[in-house]
Amino acid sequence: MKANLTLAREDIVRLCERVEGAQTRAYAIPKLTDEYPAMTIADGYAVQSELRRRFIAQGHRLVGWKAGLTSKAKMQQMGVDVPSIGFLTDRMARPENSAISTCDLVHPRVECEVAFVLKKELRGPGCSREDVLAATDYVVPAVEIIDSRFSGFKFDLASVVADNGSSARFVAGGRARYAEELDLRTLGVVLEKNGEMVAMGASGAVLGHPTEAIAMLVNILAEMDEHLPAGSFVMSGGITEAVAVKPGDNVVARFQELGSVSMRFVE
Ligand code: OOG
Ligand code: MG
Repeated sequence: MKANLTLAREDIVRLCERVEGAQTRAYAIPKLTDEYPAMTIADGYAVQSELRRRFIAQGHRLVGWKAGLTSKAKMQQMGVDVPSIGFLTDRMARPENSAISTCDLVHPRVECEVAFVLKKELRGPGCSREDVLAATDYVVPAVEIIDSRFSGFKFDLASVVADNGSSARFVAGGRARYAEELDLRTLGVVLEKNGEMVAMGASGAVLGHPTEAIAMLVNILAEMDEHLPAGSFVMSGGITEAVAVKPGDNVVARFQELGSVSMRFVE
């Protein structure tokens, strides 16, 4: 991955400060490739790593990772055709059934995901779907609240990777289940906003099987000399397209076999 870096160290730091400001003070910025058109995906990950380093230095705790752009619905919605990864910290987690404030977000959207909790570490390269299943303690349903910091929620892969894959908040809940008791290709999910169904899909929409997304994530991490320790919480990517939310909205994601995850949005 390092071989494809085009940005100098000072540009990586500059872009990281720009993204960090937009994330922490919730304002939109132009996508980074407007200023650095030659920016590569490796440059995006270099900015993301610097962001992770800074958050951890500020006392945020890394709790896991997320795969993104892993379903056709998401790729088509965002106009990007390669999956990405991002990191998750304790500051992004929100309890089930809670009121989630939107005043510290730019233009939030919700999406339904299957999340994995590991009992063993996972290391790439060469991580496979079978390796993921063997290392998984249990799966839980989750809703990710994504929030691109880029104007109009429009970006390319290098920019969105630098913005930590639009990560903002996440809610895990429902019922924890052992992966081997489920068919993770065919779990239905229905997303409701204010009592109306706004999106639906099946878990196999994520790369045919959500474990593939976790394997992909582990293999990308290996390129950065990183791995998933035991205990990691890992989201496999939105099954359906993401749906915009605003203050007053009530959201329920209903997962077959895994129960439901609810939250409401406030100012
Ligand atoms: C990028 C983040 C994608 C997912 O689950 O596909 C993502 C975005 O759509 O802003 O989290
Ligand atoms: Mg997501």
